[in-house]
Amino acid sequence: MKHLWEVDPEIFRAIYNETKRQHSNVELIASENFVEMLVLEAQGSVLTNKYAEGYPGARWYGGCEYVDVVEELAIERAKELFGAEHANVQPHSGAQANMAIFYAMLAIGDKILAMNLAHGGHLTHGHRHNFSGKYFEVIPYGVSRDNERLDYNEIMDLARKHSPKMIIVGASAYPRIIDFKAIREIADKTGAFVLVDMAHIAGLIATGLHPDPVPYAEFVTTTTHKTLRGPRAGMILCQKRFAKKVDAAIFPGIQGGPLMHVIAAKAVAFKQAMQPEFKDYQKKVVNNAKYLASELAKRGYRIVSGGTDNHLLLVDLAPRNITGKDAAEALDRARITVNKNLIPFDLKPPTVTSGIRLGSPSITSRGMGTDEVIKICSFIDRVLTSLGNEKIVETVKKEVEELTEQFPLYESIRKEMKKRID
Ligand code: DSN
Repeated sequence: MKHLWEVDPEIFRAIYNETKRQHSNVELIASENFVEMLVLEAQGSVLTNKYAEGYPGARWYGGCEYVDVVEELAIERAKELFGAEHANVQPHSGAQANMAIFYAMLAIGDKILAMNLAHGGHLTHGHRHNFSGKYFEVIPYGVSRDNERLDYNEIMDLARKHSPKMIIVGASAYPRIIDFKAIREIADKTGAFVLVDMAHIAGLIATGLHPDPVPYAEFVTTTTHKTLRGPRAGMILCQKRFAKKVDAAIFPGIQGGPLMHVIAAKAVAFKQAMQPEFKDYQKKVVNNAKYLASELAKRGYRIVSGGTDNHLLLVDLAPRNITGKDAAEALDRARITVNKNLIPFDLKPPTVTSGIRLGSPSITSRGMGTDEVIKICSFIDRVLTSLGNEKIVETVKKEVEELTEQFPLYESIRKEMKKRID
């Protein structure tokens, strides 16, 4: 058997370099995480070879007896983990999980009430360049100017005024608890159904560290790779009465063959998420995010909404006259990875922004705690207070490397790959 390093050294080297980058950077992108080796093992398996259009026990192809076992385990574990009546584990991504609900439940032109992307919402919740904004009438809601938190009275008023068919709740840059019960009450009073996109906070929900949306929503979608720490993919949970519609929307509606290797990796991640250690991990995620927020606030940074209840925070750099773009680029050069992010009521365009978004899932997965968070905040502060000074960037970069060396990531993989490169 020929190996990748022999046959395709360019790809092998790029994978090696990415493995090294993940190890030697401080990863603060709130939507990323580092999966366990078990997840990589399942995802890198021969299950990738199998076509399995359909569902367990009802496939279009022969030879599905073992992939049926895999998918049934993934479904049962997802239902148990989130207390859901039905789970579809086939969505290739969060975007496709969301698209399936639109496809199953709405007609082109229907009205939806969804959180404004500029206030922390998501592309697939009605952005004008996304299918959700192109084919549906979107009524956006946002956070209040006073406290930068969701204003449930405003959502109620908008729902009363516009009578949307669907209310979407869930965010990619909202640091506070979401009151799903309040959304249910609004939906009940105005005749809408509720889609909760819990992608960012799924790990917190699975461990009881964020209120549970399942009792309050007809549909709950998620990605599986953020706080949930599984493979890059999606999933749908729903009430049993919608099971057939949802399954048909995924296949044959918007997808063909499921990615069975990824479904196996999801099943592995769900099992891990049921272990007591996973709850300890999520508690540390929340604690580290709170520390990131309070340490940066101590250094004079304005934290949107004054802090965080979950795994992420937004830093408003406008008072410092820095753009999110410049900040993210300078931090990247110092091996600290963040993303530029609009803050609520931002005066800058999305390509520039006034803010950065920071998240704690990845640093927590590699074992970093509050001592390391204090160091990271000092790194960030030094780079941002001397923007344009590349000497400071170089010094911080060395300190970042010293820090990350103490928390090795995928060490065995890196060692094995290094042997083939040298
Ligand atoms: N792009 C993801 C995030 O960073 O939040 C959402 O899909």
